[in-house]
Order: sequence, then structure tokens, then C-alpha cells
Amino acid sequence: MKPSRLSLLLAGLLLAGGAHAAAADHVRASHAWIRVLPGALPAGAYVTLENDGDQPVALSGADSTVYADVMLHRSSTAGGMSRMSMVDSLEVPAHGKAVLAPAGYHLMLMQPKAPVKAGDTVRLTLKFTDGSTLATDFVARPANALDDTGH
Ligand SMILES: [Cu+2]
Repeated sequence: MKPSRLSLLLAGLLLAGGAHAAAADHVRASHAWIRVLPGALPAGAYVTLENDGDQPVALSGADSTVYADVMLHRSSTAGGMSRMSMVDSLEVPAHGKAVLAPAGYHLMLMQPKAPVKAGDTVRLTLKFTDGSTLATDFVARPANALDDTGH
């Protein structure tokens, strides 16, 4: 371990009161993608979060320089009607994962400051309830995409 890494680690431990490191340090993000819709319509962002820590962590939202507002939503279907509701946080269990996917949890990206088109990469800063953050690159996919491969 290089000295710089060690000092960062020690600083992190001190900030966390010595109990455990920040939530984001234990989370790995993969399959991060955005489904872009025409014009200024809100876009859904999806990602798989894996937590290798011994404590559950919770996603509280995200920030973006490209979108003016980002909200954590959950889609559900009742009586054949699809609806979305706002969610305060989404838990990622210890040694488990949480999946944000179409028809379920997603980040709702509102008011793009510049057009985002399929093939673009957009960086979102995922935020956790302990205040830690994880910068993640999301690939923009077309409106008819079902997953991160674009199919
Ligand atoms: Cu939504």
C-alpha cells in the first residue's frame, strides 16, 4: 500500500469516528445507463449497486452538472396504471446489491441544460445518506433501450 493511499484511509477512518469507512467506499456501481427521451422530457437513470461492506448503506439521490434536478423515484403498477413516487432512500444491504432498473427504482433526471443523445456519457455523482459520494459514468441509450447494452 502506498503512503498516500494509507493516509487517505486513515483520514477516512478518523472522519467516520473510527467505526467504519464511508458508505461509498464499499459500493461498486455497474451497468450504469440513462434512457434518453426526446426534447426536455425527464430521463430515467439505472445502475446496479453492490455493497461489499458489513453494514447496509443507502442511496439518497444524485447530483449532475448536466441536469438541473435529480430525484430518486420508484415506479409501480396498480390496476394496470403505471405510476412513480418519490423515495427518500434506497438501501443496499451488507454484502448485497440494489438494482435500479426500468419499472422499478430509478433516478429521474430533470431539465437537461444541454441536449443529451444516445451514445453520450453523463457523469452522475451518487449520494449516500452518510454524505459520501460516488462519481459514476452513465451511458445514454435510446428511448427504446431495455438495458445497458442498448437492446
Ligand atoms: Cu421517475
